[in-house]
Amino acid sequence: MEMVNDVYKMKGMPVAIDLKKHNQPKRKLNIPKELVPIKNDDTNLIYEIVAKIGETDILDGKKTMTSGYNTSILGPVIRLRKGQQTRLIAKNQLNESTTFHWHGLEVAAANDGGPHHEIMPGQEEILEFNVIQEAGTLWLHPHPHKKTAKQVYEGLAALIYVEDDNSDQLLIPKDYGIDDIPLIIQDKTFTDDGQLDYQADYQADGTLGDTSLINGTINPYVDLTKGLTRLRLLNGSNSRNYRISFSDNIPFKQIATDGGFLESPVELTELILTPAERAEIVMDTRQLAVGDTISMLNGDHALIEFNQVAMPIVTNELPTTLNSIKRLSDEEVAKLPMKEFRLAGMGETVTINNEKFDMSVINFETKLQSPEVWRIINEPSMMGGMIHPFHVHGTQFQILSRNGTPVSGADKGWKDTVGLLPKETVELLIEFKVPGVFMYHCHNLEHEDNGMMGQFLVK
Ligand SMILES: [Cu+2]
Repeated sequence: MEMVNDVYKMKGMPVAIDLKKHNQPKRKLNIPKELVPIKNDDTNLIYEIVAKIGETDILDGKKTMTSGYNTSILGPVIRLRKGQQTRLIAKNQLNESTTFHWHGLEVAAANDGGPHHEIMPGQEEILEFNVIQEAGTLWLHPHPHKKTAKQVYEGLAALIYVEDDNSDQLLIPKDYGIDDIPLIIQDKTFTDDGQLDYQADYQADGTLGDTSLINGTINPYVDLTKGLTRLRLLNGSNSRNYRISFSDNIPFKQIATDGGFLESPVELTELILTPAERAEIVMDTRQLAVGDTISMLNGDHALIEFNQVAMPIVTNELPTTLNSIKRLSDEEVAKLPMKEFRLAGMGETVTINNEKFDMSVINFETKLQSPEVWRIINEPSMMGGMIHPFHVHGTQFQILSRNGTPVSGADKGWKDTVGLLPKETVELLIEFKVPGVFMYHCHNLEHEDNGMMGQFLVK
């Protein structure tokens, strides 16, 4: 297998690496800390976020060199609030430049942390903005051109929770770490001495690891004490797509997508999460007995185990209404201007509209506060094609259709990243509320670093 992989790698062919059960004991899931503000009063919320290198105890008896925000791997949950004036002091203590990209956050391009905003080692930037968007689960990750994939792989990623009056009043699980649990899903490969070797594992069509980690924990488990548990899923992997389900095909309810709550819960038995996508789901374990265990799976690989350790308390049912989402009628949508984006190629030949990212080229302009339809086409390929997660900075959009069919269920929620299957075409309703130069790109991070990205000016 190794030799076959090496030959494929030399030819630049993507090598499918399956997740394997790692020969390590089970560990209690790491629950990231909640970031403590430097200041939090009526007028200002101030956080300090430091990108740094550290050592993490992932494998028994070994220390892995990793990077993280304010800690050695990943980072604390950063809580923001709609309407709150916010200041973020972002410091780079890595030994290379980085950027602080607030994925999904609707802030002006100057604050967005795209590739134009590299912070040199030892330097910092101060961002000030008002949170204008509704409650949602966003994330922070680096975005320096051609270095994003390596920096994320080595550990830089943290969740951002935006809350608002609606999320305050919803009767849903919200006890952090108890029944509102963050799950950052990633895959990495460890060397014999327990290190990450990005260069060795690099694949032009997306680096894959053979070991799944959640919140940086190997073979993780969580003890459940409640009957309904909200899981905030983030696919924080460089390129792996997950097909999430639970053992015994237990159904669950999705309550939120990338940028906010769905209008009502959507019952599912599986969901696909492409890189950078988030999904908030609620797992119902009220039928379990104390001592029962269920697993969350990717295919048949167990990502995490949940042990019911207390008699599930009788909980209220989930609300049937979670949110209201303003939509345009078909007639209104038909009148909007349309832009087309053709995703093509593989490995180092990936392009959007036959172009590769050029820092000095603005690919197009668009107007502030004027909705458009963006048609994204995952072009047919002789090689069979790939899934491309298409991400747009600076906004949340609605998916209108897939292959011409109006979307339903969880596809109707607010999104900033949409996974396109091979040969698939999606149409998005998109509008920008903040100005500046923003990126659109494939969130397969190796594709992004290989230039499957463009930029546009909102004014
Ligand atoms: Cu891609």
